[in-house]
Amino acid sequence: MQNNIVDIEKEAIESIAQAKSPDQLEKLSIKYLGRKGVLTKFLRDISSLPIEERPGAGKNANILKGKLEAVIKKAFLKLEEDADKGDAGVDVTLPGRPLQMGSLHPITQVAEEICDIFLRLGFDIAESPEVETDYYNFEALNIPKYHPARDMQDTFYVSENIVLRTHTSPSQPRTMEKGKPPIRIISPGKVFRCDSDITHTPMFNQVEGLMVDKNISFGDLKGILTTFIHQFFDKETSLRFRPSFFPFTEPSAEVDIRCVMCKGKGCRICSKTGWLEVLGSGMVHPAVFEKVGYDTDKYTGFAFGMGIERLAMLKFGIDDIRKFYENDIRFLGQF
Ligand code: 2U9
Repeated sequence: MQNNIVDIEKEAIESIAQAKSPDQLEKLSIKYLGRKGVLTKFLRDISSLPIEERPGAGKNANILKGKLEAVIKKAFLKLEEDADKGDAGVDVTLPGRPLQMGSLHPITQVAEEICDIFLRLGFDIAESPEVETDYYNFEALNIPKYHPARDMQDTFYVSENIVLRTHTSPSQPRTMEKGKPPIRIISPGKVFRCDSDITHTPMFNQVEGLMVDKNISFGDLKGILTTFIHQFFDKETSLRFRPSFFPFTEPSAEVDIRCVMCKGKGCRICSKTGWLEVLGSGMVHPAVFEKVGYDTDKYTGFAFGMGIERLAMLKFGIDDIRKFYENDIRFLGQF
């Protein structure tokens, strides 16, 4: 048996040296070192040797085991190195792995489309902080303390005088304070209200707009918003201006469009009315102008506001606002 271990070593070292692939090396490792391999069998047979030869045979077998493990490991590394040096092992005819392409979030796409329409109409973009003072979010827009509109807005308070803005309008008194009319601005961005169901999320996006100059009339408001609706939906879309109330505009009007789903016949989406509310608007309240020091005898203006998610839902036929924020790539990848 002592000779036998020398034979095993010679045969194993020669075969390992000739192995051409990791697969062959794996097979040799199993053949010599595996549970049913040559060395395991050798160790099992030691019990049949005379008692005085057993320790020596066991020691030699364990030394060989360690040696073969090291030689096999080295042979694996050499094969890897050889493959790295040349092109061996790389099949250049295999198709490449496709790259998954990202796309703009549908809300970003709709926000950009809305802004582009107003930029073409001569408006500029005015932005302001998402964490806002009570003054610019409410007071400057004719919403004093204890005004019911503050409850209506379900405000997130950061501290007594700091809020998460409930609309993007604060950028507009901020802009007016910095300069004189003419002013034509739109303010896109995130707003926050403590509300959550299939048509409301605690964060959503708005675009609010303001145009101030001498002789701005309700006719200008109708003209700009009609042009916007015709460009955003299509030029056949009918719209109506319905009297409404906002603390910052007087008179105020909500804008409805003919239902994009049923074209006015009446369906679930328009609650059988044939109309969908898409915008709020009105002539800027004189109290708002007074706060920024504009002469109310000299200047008039109109303002409007819209929810981007709502417009995106109508445009794409989406029935649950929360889908925009679940980050399901199968949903987002469709737009
Ligand atoms: C100034 C004066 C007036 C902005 C306006 C609305 C009407 C309006 C809502 C539409 C859906 C917000 O996202 S929404 O919930 N907005 O109805 N916003 S007029 O009025 C202003 C803005 C700035 C200085």
